[in-house]
Amino acid sequence: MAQKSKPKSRVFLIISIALVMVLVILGVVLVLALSQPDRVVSSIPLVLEQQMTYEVVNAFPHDPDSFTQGLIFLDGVLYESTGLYGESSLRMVTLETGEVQRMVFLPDEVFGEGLTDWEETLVQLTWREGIGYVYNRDDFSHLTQFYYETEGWGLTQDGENLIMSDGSATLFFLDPETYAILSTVDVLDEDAPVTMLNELEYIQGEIFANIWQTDTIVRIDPETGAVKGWIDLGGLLPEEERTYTTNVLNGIAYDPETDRLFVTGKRWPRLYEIRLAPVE
Ligand SMILES: [Ca+2]
Repeated sequence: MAQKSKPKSRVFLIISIALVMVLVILGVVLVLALSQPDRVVSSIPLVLEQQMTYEVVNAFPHDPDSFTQGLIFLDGVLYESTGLYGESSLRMVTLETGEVQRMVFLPDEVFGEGLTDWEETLVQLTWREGIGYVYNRDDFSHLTQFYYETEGWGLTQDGENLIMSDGSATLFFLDPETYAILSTVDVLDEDAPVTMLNELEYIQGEIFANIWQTDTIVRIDPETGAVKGWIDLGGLLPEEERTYTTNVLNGIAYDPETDRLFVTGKRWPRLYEIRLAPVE
């Protein structure tokens, strides 16, 4: 009789083990589900509404004398182009401290504007001088320069072309080797041209552009020029941080390696890491 009960107890044991395993798995799933709110949230949500706002993730020091016209983040550091006649510069800046690690000044008679990287070079525009400067990224030595007919405002790149704004509603796509204009696209919100496109940043297949003299960033489809949405950065720099020299929001940098989005302004004492958020 005792032998007959053996298979029964084995079945019971197997069922017990299976039940324990199911409970353990459920427990793990529950713990993971409960820990969701602490999970790192992307700076650029997968789904972007037409109107977005922001959350501040970090605030870093920024040189309040820096009249920011171009901003990128590359290999752990910021590169910044600053404007104004007699003050324009190209800088390599430590994110966390705002300290300038390397800087070259432009000639007094040119006004620095947009900035982007291309392979081992940095490319910097000028406002009304029609000169684009190309530097060695490692030591800021001047490699070459090129010329264009329009004003120079913002600059970015999509891995194939340099993309430039000139203060109008038009974006110019430049050959990164010859700097020739290959094509243009007009930025339209429905049918309305969006002018004053300033500092640019190519982010996940879209172009983000500061609109000059506003707290607004516009998201653009590079293929068609169609506006995909707006980001309201109103209130980002608190009133108590502003002085009579504080100028407008300008400067967008995205680090795809760490998924961090940075913004600042002309002569702002702060540079912010932000996360895009839906409007409440
Ligand atoms: Ca930029």
